[in-house]
Order: sequence, then structure tokens, then C-alpha cells
Amino acid sequence: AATAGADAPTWPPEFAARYRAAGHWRGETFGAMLRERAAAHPDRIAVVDPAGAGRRWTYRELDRRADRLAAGFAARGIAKGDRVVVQLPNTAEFFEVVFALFRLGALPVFALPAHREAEIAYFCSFSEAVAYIHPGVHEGFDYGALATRVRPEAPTLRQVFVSGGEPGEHTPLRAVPAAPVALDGPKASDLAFLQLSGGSTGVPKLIPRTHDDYLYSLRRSNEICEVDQDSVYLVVLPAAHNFPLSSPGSLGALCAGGRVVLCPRPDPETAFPLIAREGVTITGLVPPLALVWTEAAASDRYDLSSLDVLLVGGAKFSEEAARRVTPALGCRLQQVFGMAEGLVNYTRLDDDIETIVTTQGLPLSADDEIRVVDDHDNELPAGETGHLLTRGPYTIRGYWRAPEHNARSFTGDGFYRTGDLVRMTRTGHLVVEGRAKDQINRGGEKIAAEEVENVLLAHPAVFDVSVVAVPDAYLGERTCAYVILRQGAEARPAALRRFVRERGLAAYKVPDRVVFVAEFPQTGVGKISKKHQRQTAALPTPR
Ligand code: J2J
Repeated sequence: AATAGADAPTWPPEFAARYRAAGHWRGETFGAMLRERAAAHPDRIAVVDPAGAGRRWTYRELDRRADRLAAGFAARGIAKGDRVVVQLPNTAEFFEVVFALFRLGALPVFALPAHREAEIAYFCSFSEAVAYIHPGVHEGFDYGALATRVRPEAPTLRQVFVSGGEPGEHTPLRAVPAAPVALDGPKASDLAFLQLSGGSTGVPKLIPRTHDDYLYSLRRSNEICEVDQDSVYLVVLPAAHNFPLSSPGSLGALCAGGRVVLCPRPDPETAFPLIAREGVTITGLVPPLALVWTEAAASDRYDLSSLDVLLVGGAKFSEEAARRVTPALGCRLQQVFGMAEGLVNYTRLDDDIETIVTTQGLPLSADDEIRVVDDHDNELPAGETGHLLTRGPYTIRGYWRAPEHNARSFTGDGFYRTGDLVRMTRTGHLVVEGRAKDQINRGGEKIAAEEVENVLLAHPAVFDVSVVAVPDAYLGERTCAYVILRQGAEARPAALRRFVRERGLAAYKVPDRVVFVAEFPQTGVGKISKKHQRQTAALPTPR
């Protein structure tokens, strides 16, 4: 079942042949990659976990742990192709677990620590997961209790593992490892994991990535970001997110034989001492965090001189903020415009400063095909702003088990409709100018308007609702829910916000603002004009 193609469209054979012939796809799996690194330099440090009692795992140790955990999972009936929802924070276990699953050919489904019941129940049931792995109590939240509540909604879920803390009713992860056994592991063309889409629809889509395609994006990212065996990558954003995982991210660093340091929290008070102590050379941040770090660095209390490259992406980084990075942090800035579906663009380290602060970079691969089109898929003249479509050696050809959605999200010839509005400069660099998809990008956290609207529509007082983005100086965007109440019904904004939380949605999806209106502005064809609503919401709040 892990075969790419069985559950989602995959690359046509002639494309696959081309990507292999070009040397992009090398027939290497993640399991083999780690084994090879462990053989080449067993005693180098692979993972440092300051929160986990300062653990430092060598490549040999990580490799051995992955083997033993894979054997233990296998003994408990987890098999190649099975899905396992993994919701772990920035701890060493994250890597032990995912490499164990990679070795088995079971597919991690990468949940984020911020996800709550609604999301986890959906991931477990939609992916037909056989297991869920959680961290117990973390940052004051009880994931074990969440697991217990989710279980009845996910009939395929046979096992729940807890990675730390008190095991309670769930199997402690530390009881699972067993003597390594020979495994009939996956092929490089098989799926390695399911990543989450930012999404613009009622429920998140799952993104099927193969060993071949993801490893290619890691190797190219390493070249572009100058990651090698002396690099130390700090994981500041949630480890499972595609950006810190792969651009070039923790997996890039491991692929290069470098070192991964896990940052338990993203604030400068936590990160700066770690950078100084561990000699961190590279990390990646979303724009709001980059702002906070830039300001904090001015106080000059920690030695950040080891930091060589700061990647900023996930949402648009303003030119003004971009200009402040190098003077404040003393490192080079690299903008990254990527997506879990594939395509990743980087400014190059040797680009001139104007290019670095005003563009979101060039595609990672010479074989990334880029089209900028109008509303009818007609190619636009160079320099004009339009819809970004893309196809290439590490961009999916379809979401997992979503044929109807795929028909809309991909062109007939396999280009992914990113939903982003971009302009291409004369040098081929892309500038993100806006977004056509119905999504809010709240400081890099993506919110599908429809998902929040559906939840609010279930409230008895709500007649209709429209969720839009409001500009915000710090986060870039926040969410505003315009609500029409049922006749005679009453509700307060706070009650509606609480309702969203109580329905088990991640906190970042709770609308920042709720505004009651009598009607929605209409477009010429009688649809809600979200454009108009966004403009109204951007006006100063009347007092
Ligand atoms: C504007 N919008 C951006 C940028 C992403 C590297 C970096 C980021 C992601 C990511 C990623 C942007 N300027 N610099 O996976 O590997 C918006 C676009 C895009 C969407 C994808 C990576 N960088 N975006 O953010 O899957 O709208 O991936 O389509 O979470 O984020 O979101 P996501």
C-alpha cells in the first residue's frame, strides 16, 4: 500500500525515467541513508536534545535506535505501508521514531504539537492509521487524554504510544525497542511519509512524498544552503513541519552528516544560549520570529558568531525586516518560499543584497517547471503577476486519496496549482505578490477559511460566516470571522471563539476577531466578496 500511485497519482514513467537519468532520484531510501552515514562516521554527533537531559546521540546510536525501534514496531504488528500519526515536539525521539518507521516502510503522518482533537481524529481516521504516537503531557497539554478521546473515532487505531512522561494507559515508547531483525524495507520509489497541506478546504489534505523525491530536495537544499558535515542545524520551528524538516532542515543536516540541535521553544531566551553553546551554524524561522530575534540580538548578550545562515520563509518577509537581519544577527539571510507539496525556492547565498531582500528566490532544481498564468491558465508575459503552477522532480502529482480535489488542484498535464500569486523577475527569481487560495497565513501557520467556517456554522446562533485575513504588523495576517446571526439569536465574540476551541481545533485557528454583520458584500455573480471583506477588515477598528 506504500507504493506511490496506489493511493495518489504519481509521476508518469517518462518523467520518472528523466529524473533518474538526471541523477535526481538515486534509488536511496532514508533507512539506507542513515545506515550509510552511521558506517562512514559512527562517532559524529547526529542529534542533540537539550530538553531531554542534554542527550547527544551519535550516528551509530541513532542508527541502532532506529533498528531496535523498527524491530519493536514490527513485533507489534506495524507493517510496511501502515500509517502512523506522529505528534512529537522537538525532542530526540522524533528522529528515533521517524527513522524507525522509514526503515519499516510504515508512513509517519506528520501532525504538529498545536493540533488538537479535531485534527488528530481526522488524521487517524482518514489515513486509517494503525498507531498514534504522542508526548504525554507537553507544555501543559495532556496528549494522552486527547488520545483517549480520539480513539473511539478512529477504528483502525490499534495502538497508542507515549514517548516520555508517565505512560498511563498507553504503551511507553521506551518499552518497544527489540533486538534488530531483518526487514523487508521499502523501495526508494515508495512513499516515505504523509506531510500535511496548509490547505484551503474543509479538511487538510495529505501529501504523499517518496524517499527518492524528498532525498533529492534535501541534497539540492544542502548544496544551495552550503550545508555539510560541519553544519549544525537548529530546529526552532516544530520539527515535523516541512520547512525545518527539509529546507534544508534537520533531515538535510543528517543527510550531509552534520548535526541537529533541537530547540524546545522558539524564543531568543531559549535559542540564543543554545546557538552559543552548540555552535549552531544555520537555522530557519518564520517572519514573526525573525523579527523577534532581530530585536533581541540588539541586546548583545549572547555570542551568535557561529550563526552563518538564517533562512526565513513560510510567509512573506517584508523588505524592511529583511534588511535588518544581517546587521543585527551578523549572519547571511536566505529567503525561502516553499510548500509541503514540493517546490522550494531559495535566494542564493551569492545573490546581491537587493535580490535577497526583495525576492523569495529561485526554484531549487533546474528541472522545476514554473508557469505564471491568468485565471484561464494562459501563460502571462514575463514580469506580470499571476497564478503560480509548478511541476518537477519533487513536487507531488496529487494528494493522497483525494481524486476530486486533485482534479481541481492539478492541471491535466500534472502541474500543481499552488494558489500563490507571483511575479518572476528578469533573473528568474519569484516574488510572492499575494494568494488566490482561500487561506489565511498567520505568521506562517496556514488556516483554511472553510475549515473554521464549517465549525462556526455548527453553532446554533450562527446563520452564516465568512473567515478572512486581516493585515497585522507582527504576524502579517490574522483571522477575522464575519458572522451573520440567526434571527433573534444572540452570541458574543468570546463565546464563538471558545466554541471553536472546544470543538477541538488548534488554537491558531481560533479567529482573532469576530465581527457581527447583517449581510455579506456580494460579488457581481452573487458570491460572498471576501476581497471586500478583507478590505473592510483592514480599516482601523471603529471605537
Ligand atoms: C510568501 N509566502 C510563502 C514566502 C511559504 C520551506 C519554506 C516554507 C514552507 C511552507 C515549506 C513563503 N513568502 N517566503 O514547506 O519547505 C506560503 C505560500 C505557500 C505556502 C506553503 C518549506 N513561503 N509561503 O510554508 O506547506 O502560500 O510550507 O504556498 O506550510 O506558504 O505552506 P507550507
